[in-house]
Amino acid sequence: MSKQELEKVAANGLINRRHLLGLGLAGMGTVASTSLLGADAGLNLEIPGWSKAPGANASGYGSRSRFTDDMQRMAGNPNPLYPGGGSSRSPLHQLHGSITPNSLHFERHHAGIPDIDPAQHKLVIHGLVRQPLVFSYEDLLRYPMVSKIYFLECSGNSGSLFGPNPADGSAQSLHGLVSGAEWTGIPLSTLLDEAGVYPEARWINAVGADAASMGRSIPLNRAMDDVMLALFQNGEPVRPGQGYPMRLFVPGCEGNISVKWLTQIKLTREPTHFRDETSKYTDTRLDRKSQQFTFPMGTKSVITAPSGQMKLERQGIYQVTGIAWSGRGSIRRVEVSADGGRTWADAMIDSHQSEKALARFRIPWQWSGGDAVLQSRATDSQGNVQPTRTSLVTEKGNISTYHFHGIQSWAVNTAGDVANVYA
Ligand SMILES: Nc1nc2c(c(=O)[nH]1)N[C@H]1C(S)=C(S)[C@@H](COP(=O)(O)O)O[C@H]1N2
Ligand SMILES: [Mo]
Repeated sequence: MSKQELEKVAANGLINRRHLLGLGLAGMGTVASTSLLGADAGLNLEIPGWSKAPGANASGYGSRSRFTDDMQRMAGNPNPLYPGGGSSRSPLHQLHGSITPNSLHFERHHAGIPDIDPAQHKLVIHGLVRQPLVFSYEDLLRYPMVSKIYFLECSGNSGSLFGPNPADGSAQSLHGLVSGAEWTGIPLSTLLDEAGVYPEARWINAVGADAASMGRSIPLNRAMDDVMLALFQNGEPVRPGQGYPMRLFVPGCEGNISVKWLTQIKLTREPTHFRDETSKYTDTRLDRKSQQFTFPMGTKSVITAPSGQMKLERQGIYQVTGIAWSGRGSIRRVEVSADGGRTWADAMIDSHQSEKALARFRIPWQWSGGDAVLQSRATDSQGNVQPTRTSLVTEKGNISTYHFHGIQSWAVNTAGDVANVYA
C-alpha cells in the first residue's frame, strides 16, 4: 500500500488504527508457512533442527525461553548506609498487554526481603475492636477470596520528571515503578467485621513484619471498601519480594500503603503518623506546608514503545503502544500526539477495562524520518485528564517529587534516536 492510501488521524504520521492490520509488516520478512502445510515453491524454507527431534521434557516448575533472558528488572545500586533499601523497575519497554509477570513486577523494599515461614507468621487485628483476633496463614486460606486485576505504583515513580532538566532515561528507568497483576485475597472488611469494629474507630494502622517496621494509617471507610489481604498474585502465592505470605493491597493508591509482610492491623480513632506518612510520602506544597495521605494515584499514561533510549532503525510504520491507569476508576480514553501535543488522535484500548488496572493502548504511526515528539494523554472514567508536565509542576511545585503523573514526551530525531524531553 502506498503512503497516499494511509488515512491520517493526526499530524506527523498518526494513521488510522485499521492500518495496524496487515500493514507495515512487509519489509520485516515474508511470513513462513509451516512444514506441515508445505512450503510454497520458491520460498526455500528449511526445516529447523527443533522440528526434527523431540524437545525437553515437561517440568515441575516452568522457566522462560533462554532467548528472553535480556528481559530484566533494573535494580538500583545497593547503598551500604541503607542496607536492604532500594527498588527494581519493570522493563516497561519490553512488555506487552496489561499484566506484569511476577518475576518482572517492580519491587520497593525499605529493609530488604524477609524470609518468612508462613507456619510461624501471624496476623493480628486489635485496637478498637470487640474481639482481637490472631490469624495463621492456614486459617486465612479457609476464608472466601476475590480476584481482581489492579495496578500498583510507587508514589516516587516518574519523580525525576519534576527535575529542571529532562533525564536521559528509558521507559523502564523513568517510569518502571508501576506494574499490573491479578491479586487474589480476602476482602479486609470480612476480617474487620469478624473482629467487630467499634463505632469510634476511624483508621486502620497496618504494620509489616520486615525490619523497616513499615507502618501506614488508612481511613477505615477506604479499608472497608475494596482493600484486600492479598495472598496470591497472578495465580501463585504472593512472592517474597511482594510480601509473602500476605500483604495489604489498597487498589489505586500509592504503593507504599499496600504494606507487605502484613502482621498487624490496629483500629484507632486517629492516624498514627508513622515515619512513612510524615517525613516520607508527603507532598510539600508551594506554601511549604506538607500534605499527608495523598492516596489515589493520578490519571496517567506512558508510551512504552517507541520510548527513551530506543532507536528507530528504519522509516515505516510503527505501533505506538503504552499503558494508562488511574487510581480513581478505569481508563476511558487515551490520545496520542506525534507533534508534541498540537494534534491528537484516539488510540485503541483493549476492551476488558477494569477499575484501577493498567490499560494497554496502541495506535499506528508512520515515521518518515523527520523530527517528532510522541506523547500520550489519558482520561479516566471520572473525566480526569492527565495534565501536561508544565501544568503539573506549576501547580504542585517540585519541593517534593512524589505523585508525578504529567504527560511524558519522547522526542524522535532524524537519526531515529528516542529521548526524554520536556515539550
Ligand atoms: N512492609 C513493607 N511494606 C511495603 C514496603 C516496605 O518496604 N515494607 N514498601 C512499600 C512501597 S514504598 C511500595 S511502592 C510497595 C511496593 O510493592 P512491590 O514491591 O510489591 O512492588 O510496597 C510497599 N509496602
Ligand atoms: Mo513506594
